[in-house]
Order: sequence, then structure tokens, then C-alpha cells
Amino acid sequence: SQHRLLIKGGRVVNDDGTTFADVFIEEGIIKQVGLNLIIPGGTKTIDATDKLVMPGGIDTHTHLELAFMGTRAADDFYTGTKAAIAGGTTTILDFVIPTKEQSLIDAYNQWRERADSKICCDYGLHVAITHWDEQVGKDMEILTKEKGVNSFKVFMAYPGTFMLADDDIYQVFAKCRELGAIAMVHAENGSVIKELEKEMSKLGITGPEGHLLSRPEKLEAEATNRAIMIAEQTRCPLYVVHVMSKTAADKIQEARLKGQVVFGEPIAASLGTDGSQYFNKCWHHAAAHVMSPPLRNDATTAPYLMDLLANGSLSTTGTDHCTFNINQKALGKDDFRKIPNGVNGIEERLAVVWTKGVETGKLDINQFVAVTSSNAARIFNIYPKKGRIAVGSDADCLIWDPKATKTISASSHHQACDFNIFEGLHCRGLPIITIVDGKIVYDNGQLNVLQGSGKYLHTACYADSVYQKLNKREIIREQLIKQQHIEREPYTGDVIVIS
Ligand code: DUC
Ligand code: ZN
Ligand code: ZN
Ligand code: ZN
Repeated sequence: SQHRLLIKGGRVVNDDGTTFADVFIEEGIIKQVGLNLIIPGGTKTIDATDKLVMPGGIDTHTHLELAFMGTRAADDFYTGTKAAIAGGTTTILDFVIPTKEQSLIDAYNQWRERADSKICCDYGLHVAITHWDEQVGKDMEILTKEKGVNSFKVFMAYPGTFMLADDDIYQVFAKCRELGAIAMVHAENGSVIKELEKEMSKLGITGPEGHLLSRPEKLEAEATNRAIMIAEQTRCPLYVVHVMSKTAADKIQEARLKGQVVFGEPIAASLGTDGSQYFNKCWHHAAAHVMSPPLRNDATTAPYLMDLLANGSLSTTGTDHCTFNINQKALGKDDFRKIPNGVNGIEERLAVVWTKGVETGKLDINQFVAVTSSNAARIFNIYPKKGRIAVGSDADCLIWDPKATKTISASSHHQACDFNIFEGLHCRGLPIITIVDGKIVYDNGQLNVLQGSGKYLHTACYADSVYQKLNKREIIREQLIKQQHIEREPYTGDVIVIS
């Protein structure tokens, strides 16, 4: 029966070790892991000889059917998660982004409604804070206490729509700290970008290369550093989304070496391709790569980010999957500022990380599981329900063939979008079977998903773990400040007001 599965003869890979073991699944849960298991009759067996059995991927960063820049992302919760499953991802974390007029709760409900009817795998939600006032603080509390949200993102870019100034960012981070939530940031200096964009138009640069030229790497590194500083001042853990450059990654590494709780997320695009395409003579090729922060125009960034994943300075991999068809990108045909921002990745991420990380000898197979799944599960507090092959965990698993190969192409991908920024990339290491909720939903190229079958993950805030460390620091900091308090004779002379 479909309710019982035995995965036999494979190597079970978790982030902390590898064992030869069989895995027995019943009613969507892993019930036994080991050898010589006693299995009820009527169990379907999957032969995993010479294959790896791994926890399904967790994509920490998606924007399915997002209304953005005058249009809506081409992949919705159905096509997006179908593609995710074909690529070995079995959980996504999408971003609720309220409009200016919308309350956080309204926006959250809207996302739940959209996702629940279409989604094919389990999902969680981060919530973006696009303006700050006391009501927003109260809504953040409701979201954490009643709605299962434990992460909030601020934008340091997109002035006029999403961008927050430093004082508001401080308030959001302080609130996260109070609630035990994790603060997330899109780190780019939006105000300076706006000025550089104006300079591009003055110089007559209206094509996609202007997108790159108006968003220099320094602006990403500066904002990353500033977000880290504000997180430090508010004693809040910080998660930097879409790390796109070497110098931004360096800021995260430095802060971690000093003991600050900061996590960095490179994405499939920043690990698997580069920004040279912004100079492609073909407009739509260049436009397809437009995302923010941009891909960097050098061959050294991607391997550098992989090195930092390997040494633990960067923690997870997401995608920022937010696809637009060529005719949607064409909204910006005369002005790069109007090209909808977003790229592919939801389907390609695991193959890209394996090809660029494991095949190159930088990551071992346990690190591969860590950066594609387990670390995300731990950071967003869904571990070990997700991110682990173990008794009691959800049966979201992959049968991975390290020898399987394919060439990525828009002509064969499972996304709704008509372009793929990884076109032509030759990958080695692929999922051959994807199991979601104990069911085989992808088997050697064949998808068998059920629209609306995915469930929302209620995530809890942290009361301890990373926070214990922060609580200790908070006490030490307050003691240090108090020690510097000076007892003084009060001033008793005149006070003169000059008006
Ligand atoms: N960047 C993108 O490229 N797309 C969606 C939102 C974002 O910040
Ligand atoms: Zn972003
Ligand atoms: Zn072309
Ligand atoms: Zn994003």
C-alpha cells in the first residue's frame, strides 16, 4: 500500500553521519531505521542500492505568485512546489510581503489561502515588515503566538515600497529579540542605489547592465555590516538572505568569528551562475538575470561563497525563486528599473550545490545535507520533524543518485516560466525519487503530486538554544553599562536659555 514504504539497501545520510540502513515509513512518518527490520506485509519496497537516502531539501527563500513590480511571479504555489519536488526540495519557506495599506495579519491570511489550495509540499512562512508602528509590533506578537511564524524580514532596499530606515529596523529587531523570533534582512543600500540609478539614466544606460552598474558590491557589504551592527545593538540573532557577494559574506564571517549569532544564505543563483549575462547582447537573456542584489560579474564569487559554506561561515542555501516570463521582464524593455526582479532556482538548488560543492570536493555528503536541509530546519525551529532521517521525523526523503547527470534547460524544467538562468549547466548528482509525506511524488522523471496536499508548518519561537547565549550576553552588557554609571554632585548653578 502507498501508506507503507521500505527504502532498502541505501546509505542514510544526515548532517552528522552516514550509516547503511533501511528506512521504514508508515502514514507519513519514519517509523524504523536500521538493518533486519521487521516489516508488515503489503509494504512497497524501493531498492536504494548504491544510492543515498537523505532528508528532503528545505528552500529557505521563495516568492511564489508574488505580486511585484507591476506583475505577478509566474510560478504559483502549485507549479513552484511541483518543480521543487522534481529537484529534491520537500519544504519551502515563502515570504508574506504586505502591501503598504495591508495589515500583517491580512497579508498572512492571504498567503495561507493562496498556498493551502495549491501547495504540494509542507511550507512555512516568513513575514516581511514593510513599515513600522506600534500596531505592527502587536501583529508580530499575534503572528508568533497564534499563527506559527518565527521569522521576520526587513528590506534595506526598494525605497518607497519596502525599505525601512535604521530606526525602524532597530524597532523590528528589538521586537524579534523580545519575541524570540529570528530577524532576517535583504541587505543593500537602497538610497544610494536610487541615486546611482539616476546617474545611469543621465549616462543613457537603460539596458539590464544598468541594473548591475547601479548596485555595486560595496552597497551590499555596507548594508550587511549595518544590519549586523543593528542586530548586535538589539542583541537579536540575524539571518542575511541572498548573500550575493564575497565582501558581504566576509562581513558575516567576521561577525560569527566574534561570536555574534548571524547566519548567511547564498542562493542557487549566486552559487551556480554569475552576472556576466547582464552584458549579453540578447536583451531577454540579460533581463532574465535581473534580481536584487545582482549576480556579480566575476567568476570568483560563486566558488568563494561555496568555500564559506564549506567552512561554516555561511549556513544555508535558498533560491529567492521568483520567476517572470520573458514578456513580463519586458515591462522594463526601455528602462532596467522596471524589469521585474527575480530568477529561477527552486528546482535546481540541490543539483547546483552538489555539482559545485560535492563534485569539486569542497563539501562532504553530510555537509551537503546540512546546507540544503538540516541547518535550515534547526535555524527555523522545525528540526528534527524536518531535516533529518530518523524515527519520528516526517517522511520527506530523497533517493539520491550521485552518478546521475543532466543538463538544465527551460525546455525540460517543471516551472511555469519560459526561461532558465542555469540553461546548459551540466549537473552530476540528482534526486531520482522524492518522497513527500510518505508518498512517492517523483520517480525517475515522473511527477505524481497532489495539488493542495501540503501542510502549513506552525513554527515556534525560540525560548532557548541560540537565545540562551544571547540572554547571557544581555545580562553581561547591562552589568557593563551599569558599572559605567557615575555618581555626581548635581549641577546647582544657573541655567541660561538663549532663544
Ligand atoms: N529580490 C528579487 O530579486 N526578487 C524578489 C524580491 C527581492 O528582494
Ligand atoms: Zn530580497
Ligand atoms: Zn536570446
Ligand atoms: Zn527574496
